[in-house]
Amino acid sequence: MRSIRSLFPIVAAAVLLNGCMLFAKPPQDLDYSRTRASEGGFYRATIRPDGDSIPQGKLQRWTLHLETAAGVAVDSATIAVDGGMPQHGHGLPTKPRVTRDLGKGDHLVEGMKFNMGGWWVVKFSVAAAAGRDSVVFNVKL
Ligand SMILES: [Cu+2]
Repeated sequence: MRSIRSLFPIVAAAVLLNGCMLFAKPPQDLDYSRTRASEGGFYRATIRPDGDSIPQGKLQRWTLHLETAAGVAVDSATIAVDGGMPQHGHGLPTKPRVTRDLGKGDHLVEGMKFNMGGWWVVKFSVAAAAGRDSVVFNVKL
């Protein structure tokens, strides 16, 4: 018969797996809109994933459309990308970044990837003429 001690690694593994795979449901009032106002109200941003869907476990490109609150396209901006799963305490598995200005407020984001199902957040930190601000998108996979 197995001793309790020999079962410990199995129990520990099960606890770890539960922590990442079977966590509590996300908050009910999350806004999953693909167009959102920035936290400070300076900008309005829209995400357009390639193919209009967000697959699990695949690298993909997004277009981030950025305008001021007044609706003027923002082309010259420094944009950083961050994100993760708030309920799992981990970040994105890749380091996505804006690689190109496409004009008319559109910015190419390469290296997006979500390696598991659940609630993700993606945050764009924007520095441009209108000010520094950030915009957060909720993504459900
Ligand atoms: Cu996770």
